[in-house]
Amino acid sequence: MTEIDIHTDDGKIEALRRMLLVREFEDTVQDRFADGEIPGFVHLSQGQEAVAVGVCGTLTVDDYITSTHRAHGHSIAKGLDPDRALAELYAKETGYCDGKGGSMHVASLDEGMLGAQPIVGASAPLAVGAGLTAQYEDADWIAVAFVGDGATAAGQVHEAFNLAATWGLPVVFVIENNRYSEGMRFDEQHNVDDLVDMAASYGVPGEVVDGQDVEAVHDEMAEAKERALDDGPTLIEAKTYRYRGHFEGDPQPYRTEEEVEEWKENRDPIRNYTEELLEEEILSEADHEALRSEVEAVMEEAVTFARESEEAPPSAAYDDVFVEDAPDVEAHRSRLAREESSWGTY
Ligand SMILES: Cc1ncc(C[n+]2csc(CCOP(=O)(O)OP(=O)(O)O)c2C)c(N)n1
Ligand SMILES: [Mg+2]
Repeated sequence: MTEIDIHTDDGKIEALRRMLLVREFEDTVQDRFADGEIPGFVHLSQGQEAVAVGVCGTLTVDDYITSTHRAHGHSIAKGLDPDRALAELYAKETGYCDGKGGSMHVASLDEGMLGAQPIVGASAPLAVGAGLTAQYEDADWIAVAFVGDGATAAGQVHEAFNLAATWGLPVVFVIENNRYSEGMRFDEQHNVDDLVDMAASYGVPGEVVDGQDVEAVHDEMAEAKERALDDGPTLIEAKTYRYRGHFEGDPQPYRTEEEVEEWKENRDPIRNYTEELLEEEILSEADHEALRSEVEAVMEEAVTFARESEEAPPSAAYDDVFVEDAPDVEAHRSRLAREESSWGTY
């Protein structure tokens, strides 16, 4: 997808459309998973749409993102085709990874999506690698890592922050603080109120932003992108909330229904933005209805596409594992053996 010019009327409507599409994608996955149509495990992101859309709305197709186990929203906001993204979740061969990845491994290099990462924290070093490539090639694109609040307690995330900061890489780390890490509340896992306080220890800027406000996220991210290209990384912490459990089927003994309802009623990023645009007469009720019908139609078509696609055949398990033109291993071994004899001792 293209960048959004969020300070124009068209840009605001586009931001709303993308958030509606992400919500519709997640609601569809929720329903289809409940009906047993989607194999494996799914982690949904309803409530967090303003983070995905606000961040990705500043990026072009040349910029890269890396994501987490909760990656559907990031993928759709980055411009992945809902048909192929859903087909991947259905384990169908028309999916982005030929149906062999599923929900936690969706990737599409053409759209600048380097991959969902089921290993908590792995999105951060992957973005550092991409950022190093950009710096090495003197390119004008950046890499963005989405990182969960829980993931910031993982060692590899700190190694990534440190390397990106020290090398001045064009990377932005977006910490999506949805208050929970599986069933653990934020204050049970961290001794600070704001995770971006840690930015000081890497000598980079750290910014807190309201993750329920798409324009605020967009503006903070736009600044961080400029900084990434000129200078180096920023840590952004978007305060947000997930409505569904950690995974579909999570009994959620760690929070109350009232807490979830409170967020849905008062802090919903889509509802609040819709009301704002209606009040400002940027959006009419008819426009709103048209947007809703549009995203519903997109997802109905995606379900049909996913259902009607073929399953990945078991034999495909061996595709994409070995390089076809693998260099001759024996030739390498004998070359190394020859060289070894001339190394001598140090
Ligand atoms: C290295 C590693 N440790 C533990 C897990 C199990 N695990 C999966 S998601 C998760 C919690 C992640 O929380 P957070 O980073 O806040 O992301 P959120 O689920 O809130 O989006 C854990 C511990 C894992 N997948 N990888
Ligand atoms: Mg979390």
